[in-house]
Amino acid sequence: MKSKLFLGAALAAIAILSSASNQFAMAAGNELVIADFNTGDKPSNIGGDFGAWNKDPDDNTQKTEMKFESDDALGDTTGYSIRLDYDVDSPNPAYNGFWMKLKGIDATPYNSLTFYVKGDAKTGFTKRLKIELKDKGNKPSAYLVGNITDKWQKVSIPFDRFRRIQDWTSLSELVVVFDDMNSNPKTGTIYIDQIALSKE
Ligand SMILES: [Ca+2]
Ligand SMILES: [Ca+2]
Repeated sequence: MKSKLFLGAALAAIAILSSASNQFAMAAGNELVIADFNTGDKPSNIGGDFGAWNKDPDDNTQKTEMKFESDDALGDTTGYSIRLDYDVDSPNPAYNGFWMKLKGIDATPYNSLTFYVKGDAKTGFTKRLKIELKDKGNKPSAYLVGNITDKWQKVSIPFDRFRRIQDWTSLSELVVVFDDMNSNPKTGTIYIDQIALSKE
């Protein structure tokens, strides 16, 4: 009898503890990390593929190449970011960049897209970067990020800046675009890390 009472008390204590940890989980739920790149490999934290894209793979005067870089935006010594070496210096119309599948993720608990970005002082870098989001209709909705420096900084883009997104319950893709209009200089290196949806 005594041991049953003890068991009951223990179960009650566990129930209280687990409800407390649920509340903690809800508090931590203000952010959904899509990609921290910290495994140094694919896929993303939500199991999605990502990589570099090129307008015309046969035009070797223009391209983006992606590598994992052991320079983590949050200072994790074992972490990684991604390094994008871009070249839109071409006699042809030039654009290329980076894509990441979002797997139909429901963004409605959040209100901002956040990530960290910096340029490489040695190779040069564009101060402006076009970010596109797509919902399941796959029409790109673009936002231009400015004031990129050679130091990590957090970028936070409120969802309402992505005017053409119609369905926030199902995002399909995030795209970074280098192009010969916005990218100056036309060759350089940009680092990106810790892509997330946040409630701010
Ligand atoms: Ca990272
Ligand atoms: Ca070139």
